[in-house]
Amino acid sequence: MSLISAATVSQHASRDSCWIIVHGKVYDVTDFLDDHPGGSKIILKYAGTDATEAYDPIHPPDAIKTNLPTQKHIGEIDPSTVAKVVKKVTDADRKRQALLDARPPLDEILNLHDFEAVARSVLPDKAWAYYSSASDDEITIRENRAAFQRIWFRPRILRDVTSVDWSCTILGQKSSLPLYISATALGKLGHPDGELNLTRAAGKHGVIQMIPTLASCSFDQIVDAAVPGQPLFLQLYVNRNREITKNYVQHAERRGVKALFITVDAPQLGRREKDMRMKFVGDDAGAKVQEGQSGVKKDQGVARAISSFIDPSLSWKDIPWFRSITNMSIILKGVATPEDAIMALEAGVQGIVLSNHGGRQLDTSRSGLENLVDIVAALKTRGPWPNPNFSVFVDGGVRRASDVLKALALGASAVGVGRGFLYAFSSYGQEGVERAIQIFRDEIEMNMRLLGARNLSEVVPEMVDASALHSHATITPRDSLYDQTYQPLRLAQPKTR
Ligand code: 173
Repeated sequence: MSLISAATVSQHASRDSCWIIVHGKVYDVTDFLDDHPGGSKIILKYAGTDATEAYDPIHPPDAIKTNLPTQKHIGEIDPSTVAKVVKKVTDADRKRQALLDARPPLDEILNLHDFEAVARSVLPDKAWAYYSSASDDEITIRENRAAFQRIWFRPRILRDVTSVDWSCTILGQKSSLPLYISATALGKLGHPDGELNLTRAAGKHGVIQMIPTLASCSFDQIVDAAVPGQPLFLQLYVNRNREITKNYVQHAERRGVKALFITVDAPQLGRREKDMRMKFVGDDAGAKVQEGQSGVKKDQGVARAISSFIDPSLSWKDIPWFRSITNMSIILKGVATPEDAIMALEAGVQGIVLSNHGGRQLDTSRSGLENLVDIVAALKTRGPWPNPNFSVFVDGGVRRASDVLKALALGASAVGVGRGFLYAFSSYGQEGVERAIQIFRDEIEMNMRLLGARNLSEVVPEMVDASALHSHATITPRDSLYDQTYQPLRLAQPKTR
């Protein structure tokens, strides 16, 4: 096959003929412009040039190859024709590097909040906006933290707590902690190795990672990074095209994934306004290419841009179909009421996650923790409790082992931690995740001793006072404990030349 010169590619730099280069391959994306989930604008910005750098954080490596008909794969770029681009170091790059250089040493990171402070300072604005944003007025994301603080411990004394054991199984898989790494999309916005930071740290420390459908790394890259026997779960966004979903799920099962967490709280993505605004600010250059065009989709932020494949017609009727295509455990992620918890039990799935999607979906939804109390009460009326065949997980706002233990005391099988680990690798890569795991371990050990629980079965409802949980004193409770007692890590000022 003959190679294509960069000059030839540059002649196809318009809406009428639009070629781009991704990883050394030339693609004709003219007919795809209006179908691109992220809109045409961003592609046109790179029309006739190399789009790899913009493509990488948002797409798994094989996405363009799989989505574009083969006749649109034009060929390989002739490397000798590509001007050796010495990447221009921008002021933003310099600032970011200076901030990275000024990070505190990892052993000064004492808790999960510290990672958040560092991540906020080192992440590019767009990445921070995407990760940290929640929907509308961001009331639910704050409530997720506040709910934990409305629960009080009732510790027991004088039990020999010389040795404490917090090992457990999650959906039949061994876990060194009663928590799992929950799915968060687009890991490469935070770190060049993206989700692999999580996989490697999880493998090393016996923690279970839930792989996101919208990871920046491909599914196979992630599974390949796991050590033999490392348990992995998969989070699933259901595609409008069920064949795609079926192939994806069955491929995951063949590759050894143990459980399928179907996201059920996102038929449409919430409005994360920080994320949406960021897009307006960022793409000025693209806007020029668009001049005079009508019908251009307004930018909706990173997440909304890539979510149009998600099927809003998903319903209870689909559950038997999922059961028919896989033997993995099936968990519904995003349950928020006893009514739906009972329906899930009756539908024969293996569990539910009480989640509000990290406050990113329906704002002013209650916290998973608050829902846990009502849902456990409802499930107790429908059979044995705890039910070995039906797990109840909680996520949202977990930053401390005390949060984990409160959820376990109230009946959760384990908890999910998303942003906590995301910020850990965004600030320190794999080592950050390992440190976060170690912090959870240290805190759990101490908290179990202080609670008088020698193993997780001794973490019982009587150890917490949840009587204030349902009382929402204000519509938007302030996380005042956090505000007043957390001393932000002091970040050195970057030295810019
Ligand atoms: O919360 C999210 O951002 C999320 O789940 C998502 C969904 C679709 C595309 C990207 C992210």
